[in-house]
Amino acid sequence: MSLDHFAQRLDDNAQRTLLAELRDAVAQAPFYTPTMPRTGKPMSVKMTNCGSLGWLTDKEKGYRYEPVHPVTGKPWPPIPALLLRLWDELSGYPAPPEACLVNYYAKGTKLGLHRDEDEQTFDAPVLSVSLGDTALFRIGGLKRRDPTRRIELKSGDVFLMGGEDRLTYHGIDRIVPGSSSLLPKGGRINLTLRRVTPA
Ligand code: MD6
Ligand code: FE
Repeated sequence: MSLDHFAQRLDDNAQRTLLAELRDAVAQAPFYTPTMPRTGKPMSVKMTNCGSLGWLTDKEKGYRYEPVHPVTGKPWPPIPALLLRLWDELSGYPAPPEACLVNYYAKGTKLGLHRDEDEQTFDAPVLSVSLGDTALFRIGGLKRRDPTRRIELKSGDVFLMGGEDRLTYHGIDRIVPGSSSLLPKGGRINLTLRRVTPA
C-alpha cells in the first residue's frame, strides 16, 4: 500500500534541469565501480553519491554509508535542489534526505533483487527518480520468495517505497537501449534519496 509510481512526475524541462545539476555533482564526485562484499567482484552499475552520507560497498568493509568519496576522499557534493523539493513534496517525512545514491546503467547492466536495508531507520521512505533509457524494474514483496511483477520506469518517473512496504524486494532486470534521447551516450541514471539516521 505504500508503493507509489508517479509516472512522468518530472517533465522534459525538469529532467534537463536535474541533469545539469547532476553534471556539477559528478564533476566533483566521479562515477566509480563498486565491488561486492567478500568476493570483491565488480558491480555492473557505476556509482556516486550526493548528500552528507553516501552508500558504498567494497570487498573489505561491505555495504555501508560514508561521508566521503572512496576514490577522491572528498565529501560528497550537496543534493540537487530539485531533488530536495521533490522529497518535500512526496515523502511526507519531516526532515530532509541525507543520502542520494546515483547509479549509472550502461546497456546490459542489471541489478539483482535486493532490499534497501543498510539504513539505521526505516521510518522514512526511499524516493527514486529515473532519467534516460527505460528500466524494467522488478518488484516483489517483503519476503525474497514472494511473487514479483514488472514495472517500466521511464525517464522522469518517480517511485516511492515507504511505510509497511519500505523493505520490499526489488531489482532491475534490464535497460531498454535507445528508449530515451535524454542522455547523449544513452543508458540510464537512477537517483535514490534516503534518510540514514533517525530525524
Ligand atoms: C533503480 N532502484 O531503479 C534501482 N531502491 O535503478 C532501487 O534500487 C530502489 O527504485 C529503493 C527504492 C526504490 C528504488
Ligand atoms: Fe534499492
